[in-house]
Amino acid sequence: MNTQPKAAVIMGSDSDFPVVKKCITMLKKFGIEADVNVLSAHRTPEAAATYAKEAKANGIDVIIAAAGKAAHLAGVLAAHTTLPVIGIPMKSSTMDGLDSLLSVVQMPKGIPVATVAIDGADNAGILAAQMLALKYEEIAPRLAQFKADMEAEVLSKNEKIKQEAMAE
Ligand code: RP5
Repeated sequence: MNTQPKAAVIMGSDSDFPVVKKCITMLKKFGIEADVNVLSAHRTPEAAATYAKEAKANGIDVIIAAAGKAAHLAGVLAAHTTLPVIGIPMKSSTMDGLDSLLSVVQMPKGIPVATVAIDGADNAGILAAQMLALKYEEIAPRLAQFKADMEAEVLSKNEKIKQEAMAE
């Protein structure tokens, strides 16, 4: 059994990387190693299937897959593994990502993909951390701190906006 938390971060194209790197940053924040690859359901179908089939044996705990347009990557990976798969629909087409969203989220019964928002790379990293916190207890306090920091930031913005509104 692996003792280090490890997530696979797969993107359908290197053109997805500017968005996907936010997910990698988030995983690192929670102490989760990221195995990052460009693999495509359409352009490298065999390599993608092999990666998913071997992921568990290679110490991967969760797979995050980002793809755009006819975005089958997350679903194809999910078809070849029992690991949880999180899909990030990419806003990479002329349809503003709605095509990607539907391709990722509308999985048939039996092969679920936990889908985050269009370009929701940060949330994919946070959701993966929440899953892995069930297995690696050191992640839970990091998540709690993250949420506390976020709350403090919003409350501080609330005070600032109140002051600005009073000064109008
Ligand atoms: C998808 O097609 C990729 O995930 C990417 O979002 C989109 C465009 O890919 P490129 O043509 O930029 O390589 O497979």
